[in-house]
Amino acid sequence: MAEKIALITGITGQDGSYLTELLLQKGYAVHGIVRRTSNLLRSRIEHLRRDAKIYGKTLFLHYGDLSDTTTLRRIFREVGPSELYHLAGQSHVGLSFEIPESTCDEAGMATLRLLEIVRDQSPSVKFYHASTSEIFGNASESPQTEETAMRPTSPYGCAKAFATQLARVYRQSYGMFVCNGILYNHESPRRGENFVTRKVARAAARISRGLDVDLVLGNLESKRDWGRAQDYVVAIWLMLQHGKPDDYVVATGEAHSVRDFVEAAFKVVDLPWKKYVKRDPAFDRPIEPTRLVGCADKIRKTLAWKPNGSFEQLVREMVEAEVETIEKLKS
Ligand code: NAP
Ligand code: G4F
Repeated sequence: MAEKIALITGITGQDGSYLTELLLQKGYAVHGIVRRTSNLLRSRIEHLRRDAKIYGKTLFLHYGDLSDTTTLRRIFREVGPSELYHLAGQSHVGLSFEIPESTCDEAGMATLRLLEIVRDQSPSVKFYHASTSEIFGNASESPQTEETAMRPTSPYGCAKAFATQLARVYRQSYGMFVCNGILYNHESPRRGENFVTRKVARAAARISRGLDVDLVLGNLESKRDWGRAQDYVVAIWLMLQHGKPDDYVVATGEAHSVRDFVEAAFKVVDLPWKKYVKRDPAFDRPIEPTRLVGCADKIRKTLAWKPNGSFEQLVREMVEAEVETIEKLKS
């Protein structure tokens, strides 16, 4: 069998790092695009970069930015991937209200750039686009399926809706193998620190060890369908292994509030959450999506994928990882 070569944009992100581990285990050569930053450390994939058996042998990094079409085109030509996983971009919904233009360029236009590169250079490449439940926004029905209307409520959601529809257009117009993974929130100890689950898990652990005194949050009543990132990257991979390109909702089908997450997190460290959690409307968004819960029947039936573990297990895993980090730093 010919060697499988994956090219990943966003390899240093939460999903990119887990997907890289999965693909390396499966025998792929993995190429990742990284931005030039002032710091050479890339925390989520540093363990792979420092592994001499892996780095430079089956894992390769290339400097590039989503805004730099010439470089993207050159990397694509040099790597010659069989599968392209497009995960990169500004992914914080709240921040997209503050920096809408760069968010829309990264989440929207960059997808168009990559689709065009693939169309020009190698139309048979399998292309994964990281879509999101945010495209449903003020959802017209609940739970949502692949057929639910797109009604985004944030600049980020609008850009992802644009890119999702473009991916469909390229699939239908040019017969390209393009899949939209419509993923609901998925979390892990590698989640960025300014997303609510990681922020809560970190604070619960730090307060329990006397390192912080409180936790300041926005809207506690918001609900999300939260799953595990490690499971969701398996769904991403499965989409590109199927005979036919398609779109899939990836979700647990259960909604929990931010308050539920907070309660469960403080329970892990045996603390009364109400004593520590403060509310600050500065963290509120101008508008929130509503009724976001996914129906993952299609991926369950077609690709035999299902989420693992309960909501409580996810919360426990995240809080315990934070406690472990604190203990390691102490010793
Ligand atoms: P993440 O942790 O925020 O990672 C984003 C990645 O994109 C990082 O590697 C980042 O690089 C890179 N990036 C950002 N701007 C870039 C640019 N201009 N040029 C090159 N690289 C750039 O996101 P994630 O949680 O792994 O999510 C992966 C994708 O899935 C994103 O597109 C996100 O919108 C989408 N998504 C996520 C979820 C979720 O719940 N996690 C749900 C649905 C969809 P740096 O390391 O240099 O910052
Ligand atoms: O953790 P969040 O910032 O995630 P959000 O907005 O749902 O977006 C994430 O999931 C999407 C999938 O639906 C992805 F497409 C997107 O890339 C990203 O990964 O916020 C979750 C909820 C929101 O309702 C927010 O208002 O938590 C509420 N919240 C309350 N206090 C807070 C806070 N969110 C953040 N980030 N920080 C707070 O202090």
